Amino acid sequence: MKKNKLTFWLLFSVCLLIGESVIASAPEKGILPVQPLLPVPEKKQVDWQKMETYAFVHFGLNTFNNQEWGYGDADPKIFDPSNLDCEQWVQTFVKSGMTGVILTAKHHDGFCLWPTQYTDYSIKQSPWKEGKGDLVRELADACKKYGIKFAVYLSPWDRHQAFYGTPEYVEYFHNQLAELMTNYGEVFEVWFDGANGGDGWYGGAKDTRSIDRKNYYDYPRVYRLLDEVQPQAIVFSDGGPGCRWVGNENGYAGATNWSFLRKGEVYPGYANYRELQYGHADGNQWVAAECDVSIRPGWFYHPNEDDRVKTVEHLTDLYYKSVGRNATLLLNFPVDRTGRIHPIDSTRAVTWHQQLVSELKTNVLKGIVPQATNSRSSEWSPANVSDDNYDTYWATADGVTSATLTFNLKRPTLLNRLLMQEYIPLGQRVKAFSIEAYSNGQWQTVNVGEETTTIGYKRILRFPTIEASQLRINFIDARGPLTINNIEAYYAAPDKKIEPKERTTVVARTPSIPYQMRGVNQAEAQKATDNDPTTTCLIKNKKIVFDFKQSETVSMLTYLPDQEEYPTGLISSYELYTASKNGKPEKLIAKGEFSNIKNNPIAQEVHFAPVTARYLLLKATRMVADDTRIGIAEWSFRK
Ligand code: FUL
Repeated sequence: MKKNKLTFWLLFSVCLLIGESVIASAPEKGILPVQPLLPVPEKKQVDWQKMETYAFVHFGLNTFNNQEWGYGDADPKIFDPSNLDCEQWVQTFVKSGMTGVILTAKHHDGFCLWPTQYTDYSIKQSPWKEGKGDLVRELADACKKYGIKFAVYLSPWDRHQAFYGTPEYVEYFHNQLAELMTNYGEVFEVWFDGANGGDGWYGGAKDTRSIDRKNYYDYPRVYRLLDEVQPQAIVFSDGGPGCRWVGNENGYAGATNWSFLRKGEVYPGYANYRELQYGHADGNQWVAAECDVSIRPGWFYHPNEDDRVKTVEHLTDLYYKSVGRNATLLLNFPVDRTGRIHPIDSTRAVTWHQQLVSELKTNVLKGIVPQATNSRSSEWSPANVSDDNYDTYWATADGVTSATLTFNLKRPTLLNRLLMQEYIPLGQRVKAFSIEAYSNGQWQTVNVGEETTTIGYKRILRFPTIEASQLRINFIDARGPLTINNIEAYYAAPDKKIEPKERTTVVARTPSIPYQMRGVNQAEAQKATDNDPTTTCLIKNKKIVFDFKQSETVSMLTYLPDQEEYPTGLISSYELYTASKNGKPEKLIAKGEFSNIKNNPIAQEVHFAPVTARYLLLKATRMVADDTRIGIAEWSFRK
């Protein structure tokens, strides 16, 4: 009798267990998967975003001319790298954790780094490899060899070609693009910058050409070509359509960052470009942000920037503010005159990567199944957020746009990073969330020091170290049911800070020749000489007379523009004269432009043949905006 009872209970329990596991593994009948919430990315946009960090290379005649924007008249003979080595570039990128590289095949000066059949203004005319080299090929091959992706930047603006501005140029531009897209294998992206039209050499015409930035280049034709020959490539421009500019050249996205734009609204030259950091919350087109920034102040190599390579700390901060804010990071390397990435830059980038790897090393949430206040069904269980599988996600029921996940860490655990991902193939949804930690016997809100609004492909938050035994994420609001595919947490030990091992060469600078600015009161003038980039001297005039109080020999002017996020009074073009006592111009000693100063207001240097004079006159002949004032963080004169 006893035996029978036992058998009954045993059988009964086995049935129950089988029943439970059947229920647990089979999707509940009638519960449909989460519907995509428009706009959603194309598969290639998801693949692109998973690349996270990739390199940019600016290299060309500007490298040898110490310029940011070549005028289009430089002699190709100056392109003479002594030790060019694309494999050294790519090895640096691989060691820096990067997944691809974009090369400036042609920058605004029109010089082509491949032997194009459409112009002679290319490496064919340079001494490098006696004109028989092909830099695009060498880099594409190196990428294949080391297993990273390849892409090109083809500047639409061309300051060399005489026919720039006419329909003939548009044909030329598309022919060159076709050449690049059909001869060098797969590209992951095609990069079109927003600087378009303006003054240039233009075959010797030396004039100013304005074009209709929206329509002139016939971009629909570009998309048709790519669909045919490079369907996996995505197009970068201010407004996409593949990915968008983030609205600054400093390498960060907004804490709130939607991967959407309102279709047709953003085009090159879009006046409200600052909003590109955040995207359009109500947008109807998927155009995620790409953060482009140079490891040095300039995009091209300048020897005087060898001591201004971004620090590991700065680069690490940028990673969190780009990849950690639902964007990608496109980090530029200005290849030097030997044709290699300078050792300071390569060491810095590799050390930066080691720093990130050490900060995000041990995921303390790995394998912990959190408790959820709502789950759509067992198929979309919260176990999916810690299972290391990109394509499984936790989802809430239709109509449920807020829910909480609680991780039980079992014992007090140190934490200062939280990483979350939404399953973006179904759209970007989360609008607001908060984080709480169970610490010292109570729940406390974790202060991450920035908006906790959007998540998107990836959001990484940094916060002061806490010791928590439980972690709770409150999803407060979303555009639709939640779809979260990954959550990780880390402790980045402060003592793990890795220092680069390179020796930094510090360029010794002679102090400025003392001067007074006529008509500018002393308190204001001092802001331009106090070596403090945060103070800006504002001058209500476009002409400034400098008085050295005695005759001085001068051969260089340095100008650091206003460094505010929204700078005032950026000078775009200038003329510098020796002047008479009453400030009238005498001899023109220098004239030119401060290239790319609008998007990248870095320190500018003007070198000229030494002149001996007591008075100099600087005329701002063109301003970036309609400012009535000039804003100067610092300026100086040197022998
Ligand atoms: C800008 C250009 O004007 C700069 O020279 C640089 O190439 C940067 C990445 O894009 O539009």
